[in-house]
Amino acid sequence: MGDTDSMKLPPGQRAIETFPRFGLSQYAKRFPKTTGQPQLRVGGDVETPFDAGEALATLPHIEQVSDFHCVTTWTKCGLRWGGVRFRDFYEQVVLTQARPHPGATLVVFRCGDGYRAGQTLEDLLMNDVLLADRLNGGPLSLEHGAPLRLVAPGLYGYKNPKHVKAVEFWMDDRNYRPPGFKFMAHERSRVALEERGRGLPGWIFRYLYRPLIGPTVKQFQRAMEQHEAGEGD
Ligand SMILES: Nc1nc2c(c(=O)[nH]1)N[C@H]1C(S)=C(S)[C@@H](COP(=O)(O)O)O[C@H]1N2
Ligand SMILES: [Mo]
Repeated sequence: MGDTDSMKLPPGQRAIETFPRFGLSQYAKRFPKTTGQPQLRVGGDVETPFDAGEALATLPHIEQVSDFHCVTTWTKCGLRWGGVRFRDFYEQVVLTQARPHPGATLVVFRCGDGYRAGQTLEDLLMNDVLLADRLNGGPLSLEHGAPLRLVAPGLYGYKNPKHVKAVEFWMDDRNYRPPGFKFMAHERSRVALEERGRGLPGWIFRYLYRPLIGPTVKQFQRAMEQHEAGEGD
């Protein structure tokens, strides 16, 4: 990989060949209980909480090719995702059926493995943000977030929650506690602005996080193998 390759990538990112299963180490051994049809509970500061699983199927299904940027500095280029645009979901389903209160712009995703991610509505209404159920021509695999995951290429991987089962719209952050340590959770985490974490300039996190990539990939891979062999706890 020469400079020409890395020059195309956002600041501090390096391309890798594989697309590893990855995350915060406390989630390595956790998996969703069910991975059939996507269930998506819509709630928070809304007039009418409801189950949007069936409504998802009524929205236009699209495909897009995008790069995936983990905050620890690895980037997987050229992933082909299939799913529905989050913006379509918000405008055609959430606004009409759940009716969020004015100012309910903190969007919190809750996941089947206990993971959660909170982000600003503004960042989710971009054209390239999907609720994805397909990857590279096949159904989304368990390792990459079955049955449904968020794909937001402009935000670091930790704002691309897998195994999404609920999405909530809140007026404040009382009901949202980010996973991991406080310094790890930036409010927005925009890749182009290198918003890797809180309280320190983004580039410093490059050096804190890079040594974690190898061990984390191994840990998540081993946990997946054990899960598939039925040895999970
Ligand atoms: N449910 C869930 N979503 C998650 C995570 C997780 O541990 N659990 N890890 C996040 C992080 S840090 C990254 S980099 C990506 C990794 O996605 P992948 O496993 O498909 O490569 O998922 C994100 N979404
Ligand atoms: Mo990540």
